[in-house]
Amino acid sequence: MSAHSVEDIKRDSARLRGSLLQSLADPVTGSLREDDQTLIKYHGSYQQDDRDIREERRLAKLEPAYSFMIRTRTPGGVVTPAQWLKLDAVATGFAERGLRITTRQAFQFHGVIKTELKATMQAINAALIDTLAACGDVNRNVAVAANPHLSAAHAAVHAQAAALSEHLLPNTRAYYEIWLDEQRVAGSGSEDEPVYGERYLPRKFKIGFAIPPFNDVDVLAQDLGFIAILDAAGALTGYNVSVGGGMGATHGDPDTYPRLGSVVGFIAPERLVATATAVVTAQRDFGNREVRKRARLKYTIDDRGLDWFRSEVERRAGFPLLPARPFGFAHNGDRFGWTGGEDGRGHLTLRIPAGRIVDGALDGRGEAVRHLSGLREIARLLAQAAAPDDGRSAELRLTPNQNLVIANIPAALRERIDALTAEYGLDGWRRANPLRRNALACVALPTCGLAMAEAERYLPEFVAKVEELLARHGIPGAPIHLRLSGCPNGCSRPYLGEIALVGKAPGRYNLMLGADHRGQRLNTLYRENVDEAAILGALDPLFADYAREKRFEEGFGDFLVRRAVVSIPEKDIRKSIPVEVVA
Ligand code: SRM
Ligand code: SF4
Repeated sequence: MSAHSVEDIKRDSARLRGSLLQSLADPVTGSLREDDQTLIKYHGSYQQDDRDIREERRLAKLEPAYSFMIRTRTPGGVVTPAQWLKLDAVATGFAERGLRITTRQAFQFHGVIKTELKATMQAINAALIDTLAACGDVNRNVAVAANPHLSAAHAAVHAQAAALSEHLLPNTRAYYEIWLDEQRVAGSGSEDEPVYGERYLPRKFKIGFAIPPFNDVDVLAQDLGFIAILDAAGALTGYNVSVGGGMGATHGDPDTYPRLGSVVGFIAPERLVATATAVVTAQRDFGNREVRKRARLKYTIDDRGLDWFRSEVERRAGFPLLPARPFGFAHNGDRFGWTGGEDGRGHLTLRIPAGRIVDGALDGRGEAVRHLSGLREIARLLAQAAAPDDGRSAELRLTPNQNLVIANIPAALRERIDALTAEYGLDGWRRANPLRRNALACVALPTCGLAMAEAERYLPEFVAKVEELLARHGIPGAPIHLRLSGCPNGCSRPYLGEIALVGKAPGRYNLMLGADHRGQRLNTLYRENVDEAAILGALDPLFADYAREKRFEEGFGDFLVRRAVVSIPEKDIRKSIPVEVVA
C-alpha cells in the first residue's frame, strides 16, 4: 500500500479523479500509479496480476502480468436478455475466463488489459449497466432476494432496493468523464457529497434485502439488512432493520471477527431511504478512520454499543424504530428448477458452479459443458420473444449464491428453454446432490491478490471428495451447505457455511463447522491450518455419527451443535423473532 493513506488519497482525489487519466495513458507499464490503484476501485475495477505466472515473470525480469477486474453495479442482479448479450460480448471480446457471477449479484470480468479498459467500460455502459461504486469505501451493489416467485412483494422490494442503490451513489462526475468522455464543465451540477463527504466512508458498506422465509442474501452478513415483512395477503408492510453484519477477519487477530447483524427495529416502507441514510452517515461520522481493519460498521457498533447506535440512527432519521416484527428463515440457499409465480410465469434457477460462466468447464461427470454459449442462446431466444402485454418481460437474475434464475418465462417457452439447458449442460442441478448445488467458493487464485489458498479452482475436486465420503456413509443426499474461501476475508460468506474451509496457506485451511443453513448462526473453528487429508479425516467420523444419529430433517450444523461437537457462543446466534415459519 502506498505511503499515502487511503484516507488522504480519497480526500486529495478531486472527487475520485486522482491522476487516473495520466495513469491510463502511460504506455510504459500495464499498471496504474499507486494512488490510482486505490481510486479505480470506486469506478468498479481492481488492478490485479496473474499470480500463476508471477514468479516466472519475476525471474524473467518482466513486470507482473497486470490486468484489471471489472465489477458491475447491478442491484438485485437483474438484467434483460438484451443486456446479457452485450455483457457476453464484453466477456468474449475483452476479458478472460468468461462471465463471473459474484456473491453480491454482480458480474465480474477478469483479465482486461489497461489499454482496453476504457473500451471495456464503454461496452458495459452501452448495455446501460455501470460499474460506479461497485468497489471502494462506499455503498456496494445492493443485494436482493433473488427468487421472484412472490411477484408483487418481490417487485416492490426490488424497486425500493434499486432506488436506494441510486440514492447512495456518489455524485462525482469523474466516472463519466474518465470512461465515457463527458466534458468537465465548471459549475455544471453539484459534486457535493451530502451522504459521503470528501473522504467517503471509512470502509466498504453493504446492504441486502431478504424476503423470509428465504435468506439467500444472508441478510445478517450485511452492514445494513432489510428483512421484508409481508402481511397475510403477501403485501409488503415494511422491514425489520438489521445492522452490523460482516464476515471479514484476519488470521490471528482477535480484534477482527465475523459478526451477525443485530435486528434493531421495524420501519414502514416509506422510511427506508431515511433509515439507510441515517445508518450510512452515522458510520461515516463514527467509523474508525485510523485502523482500516477495524473500520467496518460492525466494529463501530461493538465499540460504542448497540443502544447508542440505535439512538443515533433515530436521531438522524427523525423518527423512532418500531419494535421488530416476527420473522423466520428456512434456508439461505437457492431453490433449483422451475418455480411458478403468482402471475403464471415460470422461473428456472440454474446451478452455475462457483458462478463461473465459461465454455469448456467440466461438470460433475467430468464432461465439458458450454454454459456461456448456452446462456447466449437462451438470451437470444428471450430477446426475440414478443413483449408480454403486462410488461413483465423475461429477465436473467443473478443470485447471491452465484447462481442464475431465468425469470418471468411464459408457459409457451418453457419446453424450448429446457431443451437448451440440456443441450448445453446447464441442467447440472438436476443431477447434482444438495451438497454440490449449494456449495460456494470465492474467486481466490489466480487473480485475487489476497488469496492464501485455492477456492474456486479447488471446489470441484473437494466437493467430489466430500461426496464420496457422504456416499460411503449412506447419506449422499445430505443437504449440507459447504463454503470455501481462499483467505479469512470471507467473500463466499464462509462463516455461515455448515462446513467451511478458510484458506491459510497453499493447500491448507481452517476447517469451520456448525453454522445453520438459515444464515442465523455463525460456525466456529474446528481444526486449524489443516490439509485435505486432515480435513477429510476430521469429517469422516462426524458423517458416520450424523448418518446414524441425525433426527428427521436435521441439518449437519444443527446436529453438530446438538451433539456438542462444536459450541457456538450466544453472540454468534440470532434467533428468529419468534421462530414463526417455515417449510
Ligand atoms: Fe470480497 C476483497 C472478491 C464478496 C469480504 N473480494 C475482495 C477482492 C477485491 C480482493 C482484493 O481486495 O484485492 C476480491 C477480488 C477477487 C477477484 O479476483 O475477483 C474479492 N468479494 C469478491 C467476490 C467476487 C467473491 C465471489 O467469489 O463472488 C464477491 C464480489 C461481491 C460483489 O459483487 O460486490 C465478494 N467480499 C464479498 C463478501 C460477501 C458479501 O458481500 O455478501 C464479503 C464478506 C462480507 C463482508 O464484506 O463482510 C467480502 N472482500 C471481503 C473483504 C473483507 C472485508 C472486511 O471487512 O475485512 C475483502 C478485503 C478487504 O476489503 O480488505 C475483500
Ligand atoms: Fe480473495 Fe480472500 Fe475474497 Fe477469496 S475470500 S476472493 S481469497 S479476498
